[in-house]
Amino acid sequence: MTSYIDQKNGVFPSVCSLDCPDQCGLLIHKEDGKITKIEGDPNHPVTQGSICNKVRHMTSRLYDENRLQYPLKRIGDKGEGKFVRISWEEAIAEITSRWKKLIQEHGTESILPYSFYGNMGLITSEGMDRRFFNKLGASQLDRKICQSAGTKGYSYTMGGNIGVDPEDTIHSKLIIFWGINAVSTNMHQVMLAQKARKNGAKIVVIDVHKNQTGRLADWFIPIKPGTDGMLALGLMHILFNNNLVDEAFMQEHTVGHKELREHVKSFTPEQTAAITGVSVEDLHELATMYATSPSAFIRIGNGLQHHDNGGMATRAISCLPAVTGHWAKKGGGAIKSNSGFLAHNEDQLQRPDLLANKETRVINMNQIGDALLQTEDPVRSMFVYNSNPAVVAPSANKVRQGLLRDDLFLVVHDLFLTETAKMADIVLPATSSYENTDFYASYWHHYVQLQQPVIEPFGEAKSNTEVFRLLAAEMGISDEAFTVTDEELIQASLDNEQNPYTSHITLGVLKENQYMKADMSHSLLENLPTASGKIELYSETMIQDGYDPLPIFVPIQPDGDYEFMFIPGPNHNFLNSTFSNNDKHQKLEKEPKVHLNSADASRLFIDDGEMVKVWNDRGICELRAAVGDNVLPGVAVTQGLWSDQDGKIQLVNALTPDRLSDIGDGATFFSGRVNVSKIS
Ligand SMILES: Nc1nc2c(c(=O)[nH]1)N[C@H]1C(S)=C(S)[C@@H](COP(=O)(O)OP(=O)(O)OC[C@H]3O[C@@H](n4cnc5c(=O)[nH]c(N)nc54)[C@H](O)[C@@H]3O)O[C@H]1N2
Ligand SMILES: Nc1nc2c(c(=O)[nH]1)N[C@H]1C(S)=C(S)[C@@H](COP(=O)(O)OP(=O)(O)OC[C@H]3O[C@@H](n4cnc5c(=O)[nH]c(N)nc54)[C@H](O)[C@@H]3O)O[C@H]1N2
Ligand code: SF4
Ligand SMILES: [Mo]
Repeated sequence: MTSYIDQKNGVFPSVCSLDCPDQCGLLIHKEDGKITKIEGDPNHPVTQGSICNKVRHMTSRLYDENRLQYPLKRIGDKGEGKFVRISWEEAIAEITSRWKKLIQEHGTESILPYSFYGNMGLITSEGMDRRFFNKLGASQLDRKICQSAGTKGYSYTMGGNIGVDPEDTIHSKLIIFWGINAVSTNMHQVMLAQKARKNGAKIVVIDVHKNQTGRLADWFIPIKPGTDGMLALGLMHILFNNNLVDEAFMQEHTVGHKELREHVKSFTPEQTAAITGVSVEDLHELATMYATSPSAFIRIGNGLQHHDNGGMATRAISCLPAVTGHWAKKGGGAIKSNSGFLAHNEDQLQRPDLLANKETRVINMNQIGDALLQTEDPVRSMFVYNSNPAVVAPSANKVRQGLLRDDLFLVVHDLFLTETAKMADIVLPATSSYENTDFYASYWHHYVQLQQPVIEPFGEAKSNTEVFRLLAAEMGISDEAFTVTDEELIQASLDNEQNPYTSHITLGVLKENQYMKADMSHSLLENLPTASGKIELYSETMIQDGYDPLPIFVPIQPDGDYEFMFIPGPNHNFLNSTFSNNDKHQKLEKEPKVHLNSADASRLFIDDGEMVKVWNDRGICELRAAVGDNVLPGVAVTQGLWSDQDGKIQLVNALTPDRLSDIGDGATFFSGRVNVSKIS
C-alpha cells in the first residue's frame, strides 16, 4: 500500500483516529519529515474541511516532550513512576516469559486484555490483538464502557445500529438533540443542523445541563437525570391520545402499535411532569411540535443512556419516530449509532475461531475494579492498550487499588505514561495513527476510508498490530493468522458478504478513492434486521431476553443518601482522558468545575468560584463551583476526565458507580449521587 513516509514535504490525506462520531477527513502538512499542521480536508463529503480544536492542536501532542519513545521497565514500587529504559527484545522476552509461567501455573485465563477505542482504526483496535488473546485463551473483556445500553435498547426497536443518513438532516425541520452535547461531541451534526435551521428548522435540546449545545437551541428543555424514558412514554401518551400518530405508517412498518397504544395510557402528562420536571404545558407543546413537524430528527446521545435505566430510555425514545411516521420523511427519524451500515467482517478480523470454542470467562470492563480485586482465580496479568482505565473506568478507587496489586503483572502500551501506565511493570511506546496503516468506518456518517502512514514511527514506538505479531512469535505461536500484513488484515475485514451496504467497497476501490460511501439505495424500512422485519414497538425478542416487550420506565437505582445527582461528562478540549495530559489542551480547558444551581449553592453557603468538596462513600473530589441556572436544583455536573495531578484531587470517576445498566450491561456513570460541601 502507498505510504507517504518517504515524501519529506507535502500535504497528505488522512483521517482522524479519535473516538468521535465525526471521523473527519484530514490534510496533514509535512515539512522535513515532520507534521507541521493538521487541517480538515475540504473534500470530505460530510466534514468538509472543518475540524475541532482538539485536533487542530494535535501536533503539540504528537511531538510532546513527554511522548514515550522506548520501552520501560519498573524499578521503583508499584505506582511510584520509576522506570528504566529497556530494549524491545528485553520487553517482549520479559512479558512472554512471565506469561508462559503464569499459564503453566494458573492457566490462560489469569491473563486479561483491557482495551477500548483510543484509536478507532479497525485493525489497531480489533485486529491482531483480538486474534492473539483468542489464540492464547485469555480471559475475555466485554467492551461495554461506551454506548452498549443505548445501542442495545435502540436495536430492539430498529434491529440494529441504523438510522438517518446525517447528510439528509439538512432537510429536517425539527432537530432534537436529546442527551447529547453535540457542539463538543458531534460538531458536524451541529453544522448540518445549522444548515437545516437556515431552511426553517427549529433546534430543541433536552439535557440536564444547559451547556454550549443547550445555549444554541431555540428551545432548551431541562430534564431531571435518568427520566428520559418517562418523557418519551409521556409524549407517546399525548400523541396517541390527541390523534397525533401516523396510523398508516404504523400499520405498514411497525408491529405492536395496538399494544403500545394501550400501554402508554397509564403514563399521564401529570405523572410525566412530576417525574421528569418538564411541565404539562411543555409536554403538550413538544408532542404537538414533534408530531406536526414536516420532518423531525432525533439525535440520541450517550448522556441519557449512561444510567441504570439507559437501555429502556433509548428503547422508548426510538419508538417516537415510528409512532409519528417521521421515518418516511426526508431527514426524519433518529440516529443513535449508524455503525450497522459500515459493519465490517468481525469474524475474519478478530478470528474468534482461534479460541477453538474454549469457554473462557468474560469480564465486563465497567467492573474492572472488582475483577482486579477478586481473590478467587484472580487476574494475574493485564495488558492495557487504547485505553486508560485508571481515569476512565467507574469507581476509580477500586480500579487503582486493583492496578496497584503487587502480584499483578501490568503491561501498558500507549503513546504516553498515562495514569494507568504509571502503575505498570512494563510500558511500551505506541505509534500514533499518523504512523500507521489502517481503515476506518464511522459510527455516524456513511464513509469508509483508508489511512496510509504519513510519518515515521516516533522514536522506537510500534503499532498495536506489530506488538501483537512480536508477542505471538515469542509465545511460539506459528499460526499464519499472526504473520499476515496490515493490508491483509484490512482485506479480511472489508470482505463482508453479510453487509449489503458495503458490497461495492473493496480494498482496490478504496485505494483509488479517499472516501467511499455505503450504498444507501437500500431503503431502511424494507427488511429491517428485526425478527419481524418491521419496527418493533412490541418486541418478542425482548421477552426472550427477559425484558418487558414494551418500553417501560424504571427509576434509577438508589445510590446512598446524598443530595445531588452527579453527572460527570466529557469536555470540549479533551477526548475522554486523551489530551488531559497535554499542556495546550489543559490550558484551553483551564480547570475542572462543578456546576450547581444557585438555590442549592446559597443553601449550602457556596459562592461562585469557590473550591468545594464533592464526595460520597466511593471517593472525593475538590472542584471549583460554577453557580448559576445551567442545572436544575439537586443536580451537579462536571465536564472532562481530568486526573489527580499536581496534588489536585479531581478524578471524577472516583465518585461514579460501577453498576450495570438495565439493558446491554452498559456503564452507569451518571446515576451516582454525591454531596457537595464548602471546604472550610
Ligand atoms: N470533545 C469531546 N468529544 C467527544 C468525546 C470527548 O470526551 N470530548 N468523547 C467521545 C465519546 S467516546 C463519546 S461516547 C461521545 C459522547 O458524547 P455525547 O453523546 O454528547 O455524550 P455525553 O457528553 O456523555 O453526554 C451528553 C449530554 O447528556 C447530558 N445528560 C446526562 N445525563 C442525562 C440525562 O439523564 N438525560 C438527558 N437528557 N441528558 C443527560 C449531559 O449533560 C451532556 O450534555 O463523544 C465523543 N466525542
Ligand atoms: N466519568 C466518566 N467516565 C467516562 C465517560 C464519561 O462520560 N464520564 N465516558 C466513557 C466513554 S463513553 C468512553 S468511550 C471511555 C473511553 O475511555 P478510553 O478508551 O480509555 O479513552 P481515552 O481516555 O481517550 O484513552 C485512550 C488511550 O489510548 C491511547 N492510544 C491512542 N492511540 C493508540 C494506539 O494506536 N495504540 C495504543 N496502544 N494506545 C493508543 C491514548 O494515548 C489514550 O491514553 O471513557 C468512559 N469514561
Ligand atoms: S475529534 Fe472528531 S471533530 Fe475533531 S477532528 Fe477528530 S473526528 Fe473531527
Ligand atoms: Mo464513548
